[in-house]
Amino acid sequence: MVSSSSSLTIASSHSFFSNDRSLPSLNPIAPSLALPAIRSSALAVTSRSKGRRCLIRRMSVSKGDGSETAPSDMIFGPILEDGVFRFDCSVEHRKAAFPSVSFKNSKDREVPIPSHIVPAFTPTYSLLEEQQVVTFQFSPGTSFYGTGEVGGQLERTGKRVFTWNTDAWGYGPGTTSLYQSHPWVLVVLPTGETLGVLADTTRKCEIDLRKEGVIRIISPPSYPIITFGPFSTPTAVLQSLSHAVGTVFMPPKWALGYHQCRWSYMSGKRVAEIAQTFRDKKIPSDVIWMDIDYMDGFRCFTFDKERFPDPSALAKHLHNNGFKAIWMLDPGIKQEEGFDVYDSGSKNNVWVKGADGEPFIGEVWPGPCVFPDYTNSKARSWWANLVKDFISNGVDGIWNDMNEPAVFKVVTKTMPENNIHRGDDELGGVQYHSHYHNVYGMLMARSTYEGMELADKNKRPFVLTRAGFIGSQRYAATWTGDNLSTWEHLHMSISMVLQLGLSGQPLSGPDIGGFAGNATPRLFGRWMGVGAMFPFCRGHSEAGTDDHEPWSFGEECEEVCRAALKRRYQLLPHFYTLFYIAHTTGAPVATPIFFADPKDSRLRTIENAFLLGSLLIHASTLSNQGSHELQPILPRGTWLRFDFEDSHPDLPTLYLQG
Ligand code: MIG
Repeated sequence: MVSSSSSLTIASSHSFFSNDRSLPSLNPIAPSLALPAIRSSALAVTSRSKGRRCLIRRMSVSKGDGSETAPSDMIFGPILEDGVFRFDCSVEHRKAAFPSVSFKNSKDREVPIPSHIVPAFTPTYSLLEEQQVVTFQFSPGTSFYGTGEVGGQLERTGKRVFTWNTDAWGYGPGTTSLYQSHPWVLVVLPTGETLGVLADTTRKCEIDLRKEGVIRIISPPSYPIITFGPFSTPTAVLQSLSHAVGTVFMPPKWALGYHQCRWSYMSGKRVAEIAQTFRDKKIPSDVIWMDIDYMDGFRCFTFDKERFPDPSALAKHLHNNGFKAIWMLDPGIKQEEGFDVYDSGSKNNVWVKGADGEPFIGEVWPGPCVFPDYTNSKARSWWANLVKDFISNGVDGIWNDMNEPAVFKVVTKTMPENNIHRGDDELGGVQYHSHYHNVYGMLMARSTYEGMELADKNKRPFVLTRAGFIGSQRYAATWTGDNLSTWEHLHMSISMVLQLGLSGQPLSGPDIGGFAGNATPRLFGRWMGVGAMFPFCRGHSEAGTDDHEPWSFGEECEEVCRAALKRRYQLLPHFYTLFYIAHTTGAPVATPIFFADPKDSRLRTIENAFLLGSLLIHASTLSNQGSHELQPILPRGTWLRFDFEDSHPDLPTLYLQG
């Protein structure tokens, strides 16, 4: 039988730096497993944890789809803490599962703990066309959330997603794969008790919620299912999840201010002008962003000599005006001899390889590119050191884009699934791209974060990543990619931010105003009104669109934006406190309003309101009505409306819990 440990052996027998071009004989496809004939509810496996004997119990469960071949013995055992269980299809499947990349300490998934609690919900398991199918059944009145970065409705019943990080320009409510992957469902039972279900696989995974009360998870074997709870509140489940996958990094306070971005501010001069306009117009802002055009011919770690002749002087100028500056770094490195980053990466043998064992070449912005293999610790530290040097230009934060990884001119929009990664043993060893695709972006963000730490261990790093995986909140914030300047996208942006929060990532926001297309003054003002209340607050717009700064839409809209951002800055201590709580406990920052009363079924599908702790934000996403014209549905209890003497039809209405 082939187990994950055999691929680990392969990985370690091939020195990362060797220039050996021969292919490792990897077997990345999980082995087909002969199932044991044992069918007993007796204790099947014992193992040792900290000197105590712990039990993994075998249980009998009913057959998934009733098919003849469906194996029906699942094993389960408590891990991590009381109320958390790991389920595997069999002892052999447990052994064959690849290491966890989502867990902060992957050993936590492997080590049983002593606990007398038994699971309240157990899945059934079957094999369907060589896929491992896991099914949970809940009673009617159960509500589903989570599934990470997804468009469409907040309550997920009726939806289906496929975890496969995808460059999804102009996505819509029905798009089934966006930039990030969170194989995770938050299940709110009719009683308000809440359970979390994690399918701990990096591979492409279908999460099918089309049938009421049913979760069907389909992915190649072997992967464990981890359940968290049921606990009495959804917050308790997210806290428990964070004990497994980590909490959000503590953002520097300035990162909670307003960020101004566009593709692209084309020169240092233009950047300084934008910064000055914020100050002249007294619109609060802390950060200006440099999109790809600051680079010399899209070469990462370089600056265009004419348009950005002195990045350190620009940084100093911005710092003197109270601004921070964030610069983009993509994974695609221009394949060009003489370009020092390319040369050093080739010398250090860090590139992802094609099936032929040669560095894979794919086209992105700079033309033909190679891609660092962030699954390997030596490649990550090579990258982190480049980041460290880059920071010395006065760089305050880094924006990782295109790290799905996106590749131009191919129908799949990414690299071939049979490319080869020389992953660390603890991540899963040498594997095809299909195994690591969904974690490539997270590992790039991790390496970038580590580079910022190397540069100055006393400064909190700030990284924004487009691609991610459950757990990437440990290293980076996220934004919801290339949305559209439409009312539908304004509406969807609320649920997307909330959904990411319910999937472990509390620090997210959309491109305020919409990325593609031109906003109208009304749409822009409304979006700034609600966007100013999102955990991550950044305006951005695509190349070729009209200006999208807060003052670009006439005087009234400018006034709305100023008022919206002043609200944010008045509430900044509150945001900062919520992030401290998120960082230390794993509680989300922005939540759906049912968090105030998980039993109240009226609240479970509300998409135009959310909570920031005890603050309730009620917005209108309808073009013809302001929030003051809508009758809000409020949780039971005392909720008092207030404002900062700034009410305007385009600003959301605010309530404080008694
Ligand atoms: O192919 O860097 O989502 O925010 O402005 C487009 C240019 C590449 C995609 C990002 C967007 C960014 C743009 N990038």
